[in-house]
Amino acid sequence: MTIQEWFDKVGGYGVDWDGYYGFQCVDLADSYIQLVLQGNVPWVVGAKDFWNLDLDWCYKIGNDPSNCPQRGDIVIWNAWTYGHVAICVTGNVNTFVSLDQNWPQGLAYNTEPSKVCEHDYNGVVGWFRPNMALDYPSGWSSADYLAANPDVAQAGVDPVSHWMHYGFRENRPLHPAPPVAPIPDPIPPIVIPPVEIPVVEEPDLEEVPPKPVPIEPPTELQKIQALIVHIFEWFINLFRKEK
Ligand SMILES: [Ca+2]
Repeated sequence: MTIQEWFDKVGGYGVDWDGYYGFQCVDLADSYIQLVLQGNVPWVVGAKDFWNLDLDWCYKIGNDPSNCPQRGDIVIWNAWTYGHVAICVTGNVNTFVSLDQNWPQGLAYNTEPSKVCEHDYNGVVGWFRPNMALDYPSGWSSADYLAANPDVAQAGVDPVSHWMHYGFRENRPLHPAPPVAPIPDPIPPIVIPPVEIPVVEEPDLEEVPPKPVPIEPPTELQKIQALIVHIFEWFINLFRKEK
């Protein structure tokens, strides 16, 4: 289940996870580890002993004036005889709010149901931060997740648990890919109609009257040449007659 489902399930109710000593703070942490983190529930003498363990799906963050726990962190106190443990709801560097059982210690010992408490950092050694998703992503659908991840569906595992532990870190798709839009028909080729080129008929050359060639008047040189030829012929003729 998600952290919100767990808060809704146990908030305001007494949790006796181990069946001994009533509603202890450790019972609440054990319930959270089992139902939300789905990790192995460790055996501890006191709540402060959590800090010496390695919890499944979690890493440790030491308390420091510059940091604070966040929603879902398991906060550990190593003060007093047995320490204390609670599940963070929200926090800042000055105070934080958590869901607790058996707090404050010594009042209504082991008979008071869980309740939301505000704390300062007195006695807090640090917190375990789950390295997994604790809530459904927006728009969650188990059917969609299985459709988008057929290997998860084939394995038959719970889709919510798979998403929380693996899917979100592997950036798995939450929904199947939308169907691919059909490819539109190719654009038809542009048909250019043939252009009729008008045939220019050549004119009938026989019908065209020849252009008159202009007669150039003889040049002076031509006149002299003609005169010389004429005189030469006159001498030739004269010579023939005397013979
Ligand atoms: Ca108990």
